[in-house]
Amino acid sequence: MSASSLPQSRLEVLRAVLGGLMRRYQQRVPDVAAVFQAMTDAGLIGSPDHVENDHIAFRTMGVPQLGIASLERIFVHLGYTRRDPYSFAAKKLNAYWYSPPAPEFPRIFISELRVHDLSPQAQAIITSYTDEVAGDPVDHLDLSDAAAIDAFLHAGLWRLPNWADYLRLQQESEYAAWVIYNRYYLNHFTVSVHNLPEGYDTIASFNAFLNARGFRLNDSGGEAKTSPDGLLLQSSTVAALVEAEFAGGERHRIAGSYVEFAERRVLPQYAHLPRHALRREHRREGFEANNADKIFESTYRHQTSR
Ligand code: OOG
Ligand code: NI
Repeated sequence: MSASSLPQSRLEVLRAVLGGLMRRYQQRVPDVAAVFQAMTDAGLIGSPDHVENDHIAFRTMGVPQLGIASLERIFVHLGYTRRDPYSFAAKKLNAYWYSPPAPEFPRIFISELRVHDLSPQAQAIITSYTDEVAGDPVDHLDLSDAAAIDAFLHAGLWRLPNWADYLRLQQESEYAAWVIYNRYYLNHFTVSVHNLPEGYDTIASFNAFLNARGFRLNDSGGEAKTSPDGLLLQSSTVAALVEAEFAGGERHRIAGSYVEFAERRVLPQYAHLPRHALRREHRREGFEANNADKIFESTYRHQTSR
């Protein structure tokens, strides 16, 4: 469906849902405001609304009533189109990316844990939580109501996990532990760097800018992750630890969310275009499995405890 054939109200709902996600995320992830402040201080942006958001990402539990198939329905209803699949064998994850109904909106990346590939014990822990969700919860959601979608994305889904279950899941899958606690909280948003002023418009130069200001970057596979065609370059901060309340009122510091940065280079067939004529469609689209594989590790202990 093209943007013009979508009733305007869906795009308004989408705008409100994305706004709610970003607001919660910004409150929870100190790096977001810190990145905006650093960019403003350096004169790279006039205000945080000038930041171009390349994409946002969610993580899900791949059980029949949840997972990608459930969560994607919200965004497909709001005008997104499912695009390429990705598979991460070692991490036991599947993912898709979704293109937005209009270029002003971010792409979306949704992944899911292949729960059935985990040990019987880990599966039993996960389903003891996810079984509290009786059917696909999106069936009962009014997708024309932004406030209802916002409440759903930030609601419990299942009971507060206990610390022992979190630790047991973490031994087997860092991703599983992250989702059992964080659920549909935004996993990251992504600052697009290629339209920033010269000297800051590549991942290499932007990483140098971040390092000079004390941001800690995920160094799994190197700080800059580069697609084989050389046209999609990505980096990310290491997720800060957040104080989290577990069952019984126990409190522990666990990985929250992180911030990503992306440079999409101009496709060879548009290399002749002057900078001011460049639009999103002239640049590398989609995602890259090998980049993503390393970016997932932004919430993994070997990065967060470095
Ligand atoms: C998603 C990691 C992959 C990308 O842009 O390739 C990714 C995650 O950590 O859940 O964001
Ligand atoms: Ni990403």
